[in-house]
Amino acid sequence: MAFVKYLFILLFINSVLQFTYGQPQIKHFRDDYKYLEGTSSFYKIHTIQKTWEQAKKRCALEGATLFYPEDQNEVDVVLAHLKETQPMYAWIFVGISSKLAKGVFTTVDGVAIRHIYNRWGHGEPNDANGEEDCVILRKEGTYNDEKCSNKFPFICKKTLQSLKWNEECNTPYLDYKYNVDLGRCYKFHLHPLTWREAVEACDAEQAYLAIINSQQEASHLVNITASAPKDKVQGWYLRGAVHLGFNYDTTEEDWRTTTGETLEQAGYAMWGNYQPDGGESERCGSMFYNGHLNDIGCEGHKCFFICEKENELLSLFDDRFGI
Ligand SMILES: [Ca+2]
Ligand SMILES: [Ca+2]
Ligand SMILES: [Ca+2]
Repeated sequence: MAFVKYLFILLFINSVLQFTYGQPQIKHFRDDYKYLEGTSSFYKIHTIQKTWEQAKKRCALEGATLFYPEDQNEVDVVLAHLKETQPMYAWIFVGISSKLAKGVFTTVDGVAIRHIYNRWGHGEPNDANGEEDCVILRKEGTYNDEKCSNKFPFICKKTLQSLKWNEECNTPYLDYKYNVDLGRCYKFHLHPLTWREAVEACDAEQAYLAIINSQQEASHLVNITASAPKDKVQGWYLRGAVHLGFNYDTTEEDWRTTTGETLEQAGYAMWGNYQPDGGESERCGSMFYNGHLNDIGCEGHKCFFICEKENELLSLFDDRFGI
């Protein structure tokens, strides 16, 4: 009987997944991106103003690109959307700069500006004080070169054509892998970052820096770490540990997960030998490759890291059926 119930649930989940997400033409990237029919692309207006480099990086972390208009149609469509949703914004950074060669404006993916929408404001680009290498788009549809270190709102863009869907993990990020025993998904990031940067990178993928909630989950993270092609990664970073989602809470004077639980409450508190040993210089959390916990510097140590996410759709069914 249990088997029949299990089979039924599987079939049901499968059919819903197929219905909801299985069709490649489904026009959904993330809840915070808006699909615009006029350009067959998804856009997210970022209201937290950033420098041009920060904006470019944020879009890349989200699996998108810093928006620039490809043609008159896209300028019209996107500016209409901007005016409708954020009417107070007069300027946005776009993915065009002359950072590589002064005066030669190219897009973030290397296209010369003459091949895309190319309408400068009166007297622009003027490279004021020799400091203006990044481009903003004004509300009326003209460009101006600006200082890259100034902060502006910006838009990230994802084309429908470039979108593939990771059905198991209900996410557009294809390298998340579902673990059926734990009922969740993980991604081992092979680009070493500091702990704080790792928190942002997971957040940008709508996930979180992994939190160990059981011995079983610890074993799984050890396995993921063991099988990741780490040896191919060159450069300066700390080998032997991966960042995890806990740090030292100076108010509570205790180690807490990023969701606010003690390690014991979370379900796993197996520290490595003599750890934590770093005092104030190591206030963030990591795991040795063998699964034991280690304190680590929050800014000073670049390491691999693991992001974790639930498949909300599947966990909804788990609740309903009590499995
Ligand atoms: Ca200018
Ligand atoms: Ca977990
Ligand atoms: Ca340590």
